[in-house]
Amino acid sequence: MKLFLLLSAVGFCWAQYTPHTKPGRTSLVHLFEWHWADIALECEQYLAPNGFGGVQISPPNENVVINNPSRPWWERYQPVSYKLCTRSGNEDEFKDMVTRCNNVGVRIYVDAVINHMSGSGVGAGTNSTCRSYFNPGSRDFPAVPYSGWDFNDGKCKTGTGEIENYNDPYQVRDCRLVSLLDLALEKDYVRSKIAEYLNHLIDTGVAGFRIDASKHMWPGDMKAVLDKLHNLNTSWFPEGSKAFIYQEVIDLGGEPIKSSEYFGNGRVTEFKYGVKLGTVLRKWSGEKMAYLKNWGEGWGFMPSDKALVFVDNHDNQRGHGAGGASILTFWDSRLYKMGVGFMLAHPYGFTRVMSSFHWPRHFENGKDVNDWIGPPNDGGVIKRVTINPDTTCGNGWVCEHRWRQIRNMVAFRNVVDGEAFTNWWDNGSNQVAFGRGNKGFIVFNNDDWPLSVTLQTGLPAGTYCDVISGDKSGGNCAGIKIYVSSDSKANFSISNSAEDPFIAIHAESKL
Ligand code: QV4
Ligand code: CA
Repeated sequence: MKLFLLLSAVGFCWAQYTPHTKPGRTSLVHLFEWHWADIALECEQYLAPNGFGGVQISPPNENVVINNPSRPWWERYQPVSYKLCTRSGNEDEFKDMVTRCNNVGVRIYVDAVINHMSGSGVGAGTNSTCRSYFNPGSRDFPAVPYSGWDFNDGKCKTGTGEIENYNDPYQVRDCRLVSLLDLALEKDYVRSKIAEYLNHLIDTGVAGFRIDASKHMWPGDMKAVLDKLHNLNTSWFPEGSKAFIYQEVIDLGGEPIKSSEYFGNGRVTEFKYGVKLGTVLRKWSGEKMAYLKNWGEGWGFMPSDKALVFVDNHDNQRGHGAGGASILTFWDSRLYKMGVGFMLAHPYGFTRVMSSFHWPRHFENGKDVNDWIGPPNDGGVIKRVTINPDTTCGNGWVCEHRWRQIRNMVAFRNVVDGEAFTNWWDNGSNQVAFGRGNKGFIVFNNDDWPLSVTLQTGLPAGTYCDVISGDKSGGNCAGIKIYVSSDSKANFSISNSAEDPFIAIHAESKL
């Protein structure tokens, strides 16, 4: 019995489903295309003090330099080698970032591109971020090294060598995704090379991986790679800790490949989450917030303890990947803040916040023709993230994670961690509210008329500061004050034309 308890404790604490964030820190932020030096500073100056658990970084390994179009963000999804050498920095800068972030308790999660190498049509040469030679035509990547034997050309059965039909799981795993040279993950040599790369990162101190294009790899092949991984670096993690794994699988239903095939390896991205939440907040397809009462598994999502959730990601905020027009992004900032607020208040899943760069979005025939544009740069060199006097970012960086409403909801989630979903209320339309035990309460008005209602909050009596309309600092509140009476009830008024039509209070916003 004792042994069983010990084993289950080990399984619970250290398995690949656990993000290894510092206790009390419950969210990741994706600092898309940031320089490592800026991430190190952000960990120290902003993420640690504001309770962020970790950072998902862009792929750190050497990639193709694409000049036509000019340095698109997606060149980083075309690996050339596993040298830590990209526009975001070199290996020294990478190590410095991991060390400094870990030292302030902020974890680093690497976007691991291991399904493929470069596009098949890219010309041979040294046009890569570390000047390594590669020849896609002859399948030669000497800096790894990989050669023709290490790709799936023989295994793929389509005429073009490309994935032609997503209803055929063999094509999806063994053929090329948009021409990207598909690695033969059934080979122990390839598995070993990938594991060597990931172990190098683990030894440096990273806490886990987003596994890119997981749908395009057989779960068993992935498991064989994961079984080769070292435990996390004991300078920062308990002995025996396994890397946190979240796999990018887009499963919106209707295809033979299911997210559940990947649960054995780790968590999986729940793409239904952002698609549905966007549809609800936009009030499309007859959806309304009142229906969010059973949000989560009740909506056909995967089990909460397997889900990695987000409102938007680097693909679907610009029309790549899945989700289409319903996805909420910083471009629709008012609805976006509500969406991220709802996600962070709700107990379902492990949450990831998106942090973007601006680009000149331009629609032609419903498609953003500038969806390829890379991060703010000077002649290709990524621009530093500057910080304005009001704590927002400059130089073209959006920094949604620094928006007061989002930053304060990251803190809300930390405060209510482990508390039950309680005291749901709705008006049958788009005015809803819920609590998290006796620790936090949130109210939304997405209707076209004002909200004014007295609700059971579950909170102890007192005056609370709404962290959406302002910050609590010291004993003062720059936002709306909410008075909770001794029976835990409080009156809420939210104009439908408020800048942010939602109110959130929690144990630490009590005055
Ligand atoms: C094009 C054509 C091909 C053609 C080829 C000929 O599309 O049909 O064969 O030219 O040369 C870029 C271009 C793409 C180009 C390809 C190869 O956009 O037009 O092919 O390069 O040169 C990102 C981008 C892709 C980009 C890729 C590699 O989104 O546009 O392709 O990087 O640079 C599916 C998957 C899912 C995937 C999602 C986008 O199931 O796994 O699509 N999401 C992840 C990442 C995503 C990344 C990849 C996977 C690939 O989140 O950012 O794709 O690593 O749903
Ligand atoms: Ca594959």
